Amino acid sequence: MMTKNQKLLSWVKEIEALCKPDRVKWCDGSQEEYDGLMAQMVASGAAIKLNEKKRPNSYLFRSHPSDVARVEDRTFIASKTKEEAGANNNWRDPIELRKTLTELFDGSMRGRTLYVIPFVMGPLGSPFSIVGVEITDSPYVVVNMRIMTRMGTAALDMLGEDGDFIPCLHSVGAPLQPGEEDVAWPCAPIEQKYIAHFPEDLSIWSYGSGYGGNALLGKKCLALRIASLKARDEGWLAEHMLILGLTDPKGRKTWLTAAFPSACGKTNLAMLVPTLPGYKVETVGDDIAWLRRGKDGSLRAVNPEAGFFGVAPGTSYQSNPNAMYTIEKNTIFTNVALTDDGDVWWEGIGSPAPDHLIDWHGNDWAPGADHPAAHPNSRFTVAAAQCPAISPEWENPDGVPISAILLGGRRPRVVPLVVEGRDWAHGIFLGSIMGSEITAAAISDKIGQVRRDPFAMLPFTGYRLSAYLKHWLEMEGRIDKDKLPHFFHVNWFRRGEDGKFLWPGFGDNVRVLEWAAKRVHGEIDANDSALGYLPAPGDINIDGLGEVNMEELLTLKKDEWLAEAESIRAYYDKMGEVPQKLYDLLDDMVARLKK
Ligand code: OXD
Ligand code: MN
Repeated sequence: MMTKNQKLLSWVKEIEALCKPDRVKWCDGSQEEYDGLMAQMVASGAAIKLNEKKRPNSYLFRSHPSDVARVEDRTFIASKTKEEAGANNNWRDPIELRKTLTELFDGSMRGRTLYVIPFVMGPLGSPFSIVGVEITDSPYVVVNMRIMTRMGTAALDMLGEDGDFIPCLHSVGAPLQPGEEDVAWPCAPIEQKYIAHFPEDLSIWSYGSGYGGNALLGKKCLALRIASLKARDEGWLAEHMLILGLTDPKGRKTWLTAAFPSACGKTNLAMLVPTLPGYKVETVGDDIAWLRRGKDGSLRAVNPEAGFFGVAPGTSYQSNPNAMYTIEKNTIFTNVALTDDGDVWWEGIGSPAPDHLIDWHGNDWAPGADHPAAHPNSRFTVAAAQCPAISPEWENPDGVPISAILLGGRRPRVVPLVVEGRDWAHGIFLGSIMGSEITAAAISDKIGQVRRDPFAMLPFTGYRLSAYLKHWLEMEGRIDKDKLPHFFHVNWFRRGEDGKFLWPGFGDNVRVLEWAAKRVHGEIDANDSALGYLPAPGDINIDGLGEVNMEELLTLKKDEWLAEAESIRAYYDKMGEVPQKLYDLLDDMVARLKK
């Protein structure tokens, strides 16, 4: 046995007795172990080895067509009471849910191997870090966890004999009868999928899905939902944010985080290649930030992950060159298309579709087909250390000191390119009103309506959102006054009357970061408005961009904002128990609009 930790040993015994696997394997996280599992999955048909010359040491997996994304409807927070979970979560009674799941897990690993994956979220040895142990019957999960976390022997070393860990139980929910042949991607039908979180004992039980955040339990389940509960109780923040460092031409560095909902370009911004001369961006993380007071009294951020689990479609040498360099080797691809020469392709990769591909279903595909070749949520899994823009500070055990927090969503109308919060509480107000407009991407009667997503944490907060907003307000008292970060609400997605984007986005977003950094360092004035501080005309550098309608991008329209205020009020009322301070700031905004 690899550990003397009694809690871990007895938990593994208990789960083995429940799940009844054929074998138990403790993962050490070594390259040999990874290579062995890959070889085994290639042999079984679960994985395809890509062309070694084109994409060294890289593999393609295809999921079952019913198992392609996080399942929010099947994600549960089983707190003691429904009130504690809040309307933002699906609640189940913890005793009943544990019973339902115990029945499902009983014998669920028959014919399979039970893998024990000790892992650390956060840099090894950091006081920020949390040890988890995932038990899974999916070798695909093992190889992904090796990239996304610090996994294996190092995690057991950090756990030690008496250390505590978050138990994360996972099964694909597809036991094999004696002699039954396995399929390439085993999983359970949707109504049997459960992504369950138990706040009382901080444990995670996930059943029936092998995909992404449903199955790689260190990510959304531990580092966001469970961590948000710990953070509330311990006085820190677990956030759906990227972390980056911006260096200006004078060599001054500004660290910032940014919260955007899923699929709004966090990975692109985290690895941005600036179009302004002399600027440099370095990446610390692209999805999750843990924030707490550091010894120096500032708000310090750590990326708990060790890899990127990024959306492939739309990623190209134009949109995100650093991501493309990162995934040139040692990468796991899931649900992208396969080229005839054994490489990968997806929509928006920057080259036209070849005449023939194998699509994500494993079928022949040709341009003009009635469906995309790569699934829209197809992914790459790759080590952060491979990113050319990775910051030398990315594993700093004390994190990096944050002086700006960006917030944003997809708002084709109404919301300006950038506006700065007046102070901490006003920044929380801006975070609470974040949202994205529902677009024609899905057939819905809600097109044009705004789905509010405070701090992009709607699907990731392990308790009620109003209490979460209160916790954010209270965090102000933990940070030194002169080190409080500034908040900026940004919107890269504004469209003009012709439907075209008003702002170029991507590498040109550095122009907005430049303005934010100047505000942080007190170098530039701004115009107070009903929503906060707006850039003065001409203060955002648009040299070389040609025609950009800054007037349209930076003007608040009174009627639109009065309507927006009504929608925010309705949202607050529906959420319930929203802190009075946020209602006061909403009233203040309306008063300023009416002035
Ligand atoms: C997400 C992700 O869905 O990061 O937000 O995968
Ligand atoms: Mn995310």
